[in-house]
Amino acid sequence: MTAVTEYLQSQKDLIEAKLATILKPYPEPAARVFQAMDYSLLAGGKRLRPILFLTVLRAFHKKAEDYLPFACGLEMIHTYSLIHDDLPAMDDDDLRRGHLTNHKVFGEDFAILAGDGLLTHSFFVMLSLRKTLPVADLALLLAAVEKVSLAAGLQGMLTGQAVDVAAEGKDLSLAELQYIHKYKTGALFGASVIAAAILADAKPEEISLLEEYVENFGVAFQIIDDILDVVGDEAKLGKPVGSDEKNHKTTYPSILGLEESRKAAISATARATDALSKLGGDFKLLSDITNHILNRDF
Ligand code: GRG
Repeated sequence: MTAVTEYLQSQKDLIEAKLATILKPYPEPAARVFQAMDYSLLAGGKRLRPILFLTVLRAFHKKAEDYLPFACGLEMIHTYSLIHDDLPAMDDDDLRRGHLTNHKVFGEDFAILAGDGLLTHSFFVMLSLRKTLPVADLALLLAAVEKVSLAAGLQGMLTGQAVDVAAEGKDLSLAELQYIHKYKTGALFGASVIAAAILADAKPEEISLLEEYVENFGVAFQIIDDILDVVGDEAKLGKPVGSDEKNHKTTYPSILGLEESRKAAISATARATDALSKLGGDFKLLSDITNHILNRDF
């Protein structure tokens, strides 16, 4: 293992240990919806959003472990979006994170409820930091939660998904595709990075460099996700490949071809790490994990 993969594994372990405690014990008579929530929440996944969040806090010399509930809240929102995206009314997928999708195990009714539960409870979990943070930091906590709320909802993932659903079956231009990705995928990555910077009371110029970083991170991540849907290994990805073509989805490879898509991912990655280099040596770890994540084949 390299230092980067060791770091990523240690953060995944840290996050998963906390995630495993959030919903337990399951209260009767509603235990089934708790089981459905935990089924997807504890099914693995790369945990990228909470890892980015914790890594930015460390770059600002904060004790990241103190903010673990906030990190878990981000993963709960991400997991809700995957459960709902897999539903028959949306992408109608059978496999996610190497397991049957939530509705295949618990039924559509409980999959909808599990998503609703994860989204709602994520805000309770993030706000639980009010009990442990210094009183002087509570305004930062509110600003960070406000950022996440917009990114998950009306200025982010929800609106991106709405535009994506409405575009089904249509050929999109590159600009339309970029709009969908910016909101559907990019916004929650953005909030994960910027919420950490807000909690660390970062300066406006640091926040704008991090915005530049994470916007390009999101673009590169999405291009790679599209490329892997064409050439990836199902066993490593934990989901079927070829689903974009099957669903007639416009993707980077369908517009640009594989080679140009690869080039676009490489230049977005370079723009992301350039922005980090302007923030100085404390962001070297974030830069290293960015290069690692964006060179993924999993
Ligand atoms: C239901 C409002 C609502 C939104 C759903 C994020 C999303 C919007 C749908 C997911 C569909 C999808 C495959 C998007 C492409 C990029 C993406 C978010 C991939 C999944 O994220 P990873 O790779 O997944 O971080 P893991 O499983 O590792 O957490």
